[in-house]
Amino acid sequence: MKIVNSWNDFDPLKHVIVGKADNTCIAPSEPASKAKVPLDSPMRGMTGPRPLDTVEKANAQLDNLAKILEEHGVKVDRPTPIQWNQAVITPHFMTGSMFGCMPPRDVLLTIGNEIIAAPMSFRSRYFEYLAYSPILRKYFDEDPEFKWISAPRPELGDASYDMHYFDGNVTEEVLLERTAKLHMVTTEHEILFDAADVLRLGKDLFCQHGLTTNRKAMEWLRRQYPDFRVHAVNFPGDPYPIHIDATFVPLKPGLIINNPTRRLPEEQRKIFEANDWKIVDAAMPAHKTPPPLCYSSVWLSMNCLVLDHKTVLVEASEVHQMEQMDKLGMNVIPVPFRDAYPFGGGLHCATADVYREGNCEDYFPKKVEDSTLVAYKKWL
Ligand code: DAV
Repeated sequence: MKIVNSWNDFDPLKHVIVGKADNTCIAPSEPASKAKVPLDSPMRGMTGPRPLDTVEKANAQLDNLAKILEEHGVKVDRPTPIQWNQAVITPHFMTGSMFGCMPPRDVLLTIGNEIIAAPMSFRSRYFEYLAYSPILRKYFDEDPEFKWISAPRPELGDASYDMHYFDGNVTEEVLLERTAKLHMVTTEHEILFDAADVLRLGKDLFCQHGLTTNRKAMEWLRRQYPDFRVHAVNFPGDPYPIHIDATFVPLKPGLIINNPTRRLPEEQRKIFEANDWKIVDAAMPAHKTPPPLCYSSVWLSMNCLVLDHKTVLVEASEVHQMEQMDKLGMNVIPVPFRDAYPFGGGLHCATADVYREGNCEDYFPKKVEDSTLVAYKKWL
């Protein structure tokens, strides 16, 4: 029986994984995660299990998401949460606790009949893939074509980070300058990526070069998928460039919404323009601030889950984003989800594709001189 098949984020969704909030911890500060906790966030310095009432509220919204998906004919699987409040000790690092398994999108990258466990850069997330092993074992047993892959497990020792990146009173202005120059907290010592930095559009993979994904990861993807084109994209304007799915979000073939505070630079748009793709500014978020104890920005407003070329799940309080989707010709299903945001993201983050109908298409048949194509030797 065919279980795993997904080449993009918009073909008809039939089977998906939805995360769980159980046991989620605010992980101790570490070289990479200082990057993720904004400088003025009350979460700086806080660690340990999240309060139980917030876990229960998040789980209620995650369960409701699963129910809505099932009502729309989508099969839903759930991970098996681990006791995340345990220390991790490896030959290269130690850290006081793990994180959680609410955002499967960060760790699982589905490309066709393959699911890859990503080599994530947070020490607290080193063992997160284990929460998905029970379901992936089942897919392996039942789908003879499913390829279960783990990217090279990273060391995450001090050489993997610029250990001085957050020294002193580093301001957002300084971070903006650094990220614009592509100076990230992660180094090029080893292959590092979060699956949520990889936008899959058939034969083209667009990877955000940011705090959680480096260039060596793109080269790994290029060698792993020699028939694909791997592109390195970046979005100046974000002091914390983490994950492409609140920045550059496709709704259907030919249409992408782009965060207006993080626009894709002109020279990186050529391949989209030459192939008649429209890139439109996303609507403004409905909220001025994220919910309490949330890592992500208000732009989770655009972190939607597309069910097919005409149907999209949007967070229920994001009135402007829902209105824009409607104008763009999409049917919108509102889903309350703000209680889940602090656990690692929005509706797209909280899910990972297992099966979408459709094949590996070439959405960019017209060739252009493309500055985004990964060319290893240029930067080695
Ligand atoms: O805008 O904070 C959140 C992406 C989570 N996967 C942001 C990015």
